[in-house]
Amino acid sequence: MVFLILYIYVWCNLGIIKCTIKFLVKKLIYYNTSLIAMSFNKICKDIKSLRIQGAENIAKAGIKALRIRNDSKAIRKLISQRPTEPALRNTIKFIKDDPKKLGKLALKHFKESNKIISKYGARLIKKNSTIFTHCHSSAVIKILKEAKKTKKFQVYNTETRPLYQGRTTAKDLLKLKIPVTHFIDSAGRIAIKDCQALFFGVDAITSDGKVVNKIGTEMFCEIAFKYDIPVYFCTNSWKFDPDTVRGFQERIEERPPKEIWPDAPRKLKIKNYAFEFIKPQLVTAIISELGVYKPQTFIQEVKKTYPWML
Ligand code: RUB
Repeated sequence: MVFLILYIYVWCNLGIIKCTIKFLVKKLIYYNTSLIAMSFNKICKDIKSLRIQGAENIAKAGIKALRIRNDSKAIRKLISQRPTEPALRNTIKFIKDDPKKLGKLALKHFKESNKIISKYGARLIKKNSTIFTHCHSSAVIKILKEAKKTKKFQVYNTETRPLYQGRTTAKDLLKLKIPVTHFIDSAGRIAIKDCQALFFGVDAITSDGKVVNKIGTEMFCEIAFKYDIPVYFCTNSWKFDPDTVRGFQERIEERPPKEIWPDAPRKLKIKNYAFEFIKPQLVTAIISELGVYKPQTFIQEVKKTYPWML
């Protein structure tokens, strides 16, 4: 009898221990999965809200995200955060079979490209000149940083409504001790008339040689064209959109009206385009790791150098 009681007692306790272990393991798995989902979702959220901003930074964040989750649902979610970003899509295409190993290669590509682009771009900045830029482009900042090593020049930049990425550019330039003067977007013409060159970043380049960049860029290019001032677009070549070769149109992202006017009258329609197309005729050259080329030559070079992209 005593043995029987003892046996039942031990058996019950073993059950409790087993259940506790099972419960803890389940909790740990759940905790880990939600941690993974949380950090993936956080990257998506940061891209959407522009805490992570600029095409190249978005592509780099994409590498981090894919290292956390690499299934087709995750990829669709990631891409949908900023629809006008072929650099992100090309990076995903390049790394998706092995995000850890190929991600390293992609980062190396960005790093090496930036070194070359900075050198090419810096050569095009004349001593004592004034350079105009709009929005915030890491490629443009790197070029200006490189040029600062050997010559004096100043920068005019716009605030870039509604999200004021121009302030980030102004702050970056002040940190680099490059003199910068800040203008409201609608003062662009006054600013450009006094400049010797315009340098912009790039979000996408289509197969017919159009460049896509921050809304307002084409207007600034038209002003520069009128005054015969060169316009350079600075980018690594993974911003080429291969889908446009197959007849797809690059989609222009539309952002929430609230960014423009949070408490706007109820019936007011607001259009908040993030980007726009720039005609190839307005582009003096695209500065990339492949060289300094007119859009059509740039496209031929991309197709030759990166067949995997097509
Ligand atoms: C940023 C923007 C930048 C390009 C290039 O727009 O238009 O010029 O993305 O950036 P947003 P980079 O603020 O809406 O992302 O040279 O860093 O790739």
